[in-house]
Amino acid sequence: MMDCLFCKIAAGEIPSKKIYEDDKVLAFYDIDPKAPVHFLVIPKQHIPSADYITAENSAIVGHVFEVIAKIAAELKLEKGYRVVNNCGEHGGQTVEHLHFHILAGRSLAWPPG
Ligand code: D5M
Repeated sequence: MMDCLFCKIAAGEIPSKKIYEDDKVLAFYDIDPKAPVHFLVIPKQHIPSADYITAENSAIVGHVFEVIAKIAAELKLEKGYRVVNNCGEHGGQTVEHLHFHILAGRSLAWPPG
């Protein structure tokens, strides 16, 4: 999608601090970290939000979680982490390309604000 920031990052047109990449997903550090460790995992395919997950594309979500587990092991996040997906206006979504935040490195409050 031409005007999508994360499609441009996935295509390498906008630089990012990459952690992991394969043919289906990209993981990179968040530009505005909310925890000592804060990275995003995105599908390379343009899916606007969690509202657009269907039987046809939902396999990517399982793959995203496999990649999260792999990165968590590599970054030694033994104390745990939180995976967040913001969906839509009330969910706080600002970039309309499906992405999962991984936050770690401190104890996180619950519930979120
Ligand atoms: O989260 C969108 C997230 O995307 C937010 O935490 C900032 C991050 N962001 C925005 N631009 C960039 C670039 N260029 N690199 C890395 N991270 C970025 P949301 O859930 O939509 O609010």
